[in-house]
Amino acid sequence: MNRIVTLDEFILRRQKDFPYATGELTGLLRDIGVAAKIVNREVNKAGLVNILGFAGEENATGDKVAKLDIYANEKLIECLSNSGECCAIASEENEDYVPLPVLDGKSPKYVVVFDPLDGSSNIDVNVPVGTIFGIYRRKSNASEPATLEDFLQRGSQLVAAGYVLYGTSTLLVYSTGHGVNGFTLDPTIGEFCLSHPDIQMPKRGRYYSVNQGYYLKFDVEMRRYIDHCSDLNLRLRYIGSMVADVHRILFQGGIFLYPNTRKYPHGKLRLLYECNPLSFIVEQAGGKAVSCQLARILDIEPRDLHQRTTIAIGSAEMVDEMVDFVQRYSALPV
Ligand code: AHM
Ligand code: MG
Repeated sequence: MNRIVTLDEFILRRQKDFPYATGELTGLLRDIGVAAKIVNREVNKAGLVNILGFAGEENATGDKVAKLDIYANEKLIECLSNSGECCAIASEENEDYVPLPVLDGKSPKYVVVFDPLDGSSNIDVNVPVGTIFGIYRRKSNASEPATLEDFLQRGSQLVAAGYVLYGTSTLLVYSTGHGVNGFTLDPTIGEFCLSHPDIQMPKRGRYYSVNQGYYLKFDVEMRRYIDHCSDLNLRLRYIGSMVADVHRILFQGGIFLYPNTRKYPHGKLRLLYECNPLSFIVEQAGGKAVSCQLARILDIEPRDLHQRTTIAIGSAEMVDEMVDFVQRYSALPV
């Protein structure tokens, strides 16, 4: 019989693989695991306790905030304060970064970025949503307060990243830069259990994922590439929760696109806490992620906490093909 490996056990085991590891990152990943369980509980019973719907506020980037977003944001902040390993967080729901209390004279080395509940427009209709997170080693002195520069690091500097998908089952997928592993929440024992070890993304897949309703608003090279996907009889799947759409192609292969439109000339999705963590995971699993202007997502230098970027992310050969289309049809010098 296969022995169950829980997330906590797995994280601790991995820590022992690094002789100089001090357990700080381990503590942080465990904090995120705890927050994910609490958020999962609320997401699951949302319909029952009437906390659905909009709270009537707008978040830092001008979107309406559903109540569960606020709840998830609060729980993540609370849980990340537990181990005292995180000095500050930046979230989609906070305009500025938020310093966390210092525990027992600790000098925390890490900052965490997250989108507490991605795809929040789907909450009211029971469609999967997710939490996306990324962990950076701070640049500023560990004995001093965090600075903006601690957050404005390229995705290639991520120490760890991952997501939690609150779907038909709840899955936590993360990487510390040594492969990608997935854990399914067993609600009967309240533990995330290793269910998808060493995830490898297929080089090609049958799916493409894009909001085709904006087709006429995309640049010509992107329209040509989308036509090509359709000519290949690829299946269009678009959930409207990036985390769920990317999750599908991580396992089954494919490509997810969010190009620039007239409304979002720089793309809609956020670099720091949406595109970078998911690009880190996808690259670790053998895939690729570039902007529609062909910069590797993980190499983009952030200037702003809530910066947006265009993105094409997915199976390596499919992203390469998209790059060919851009080079062939765009007026950009490439
Ligand atoms: P959110 O973080 O406010 O939920 O917005 C991000 C979401 C992504 O999950 C999804 O891919 C995208 O917005 C959908 O946008 P659109 O409705 O323009 O297709
Ligand atoms: Mg989001």
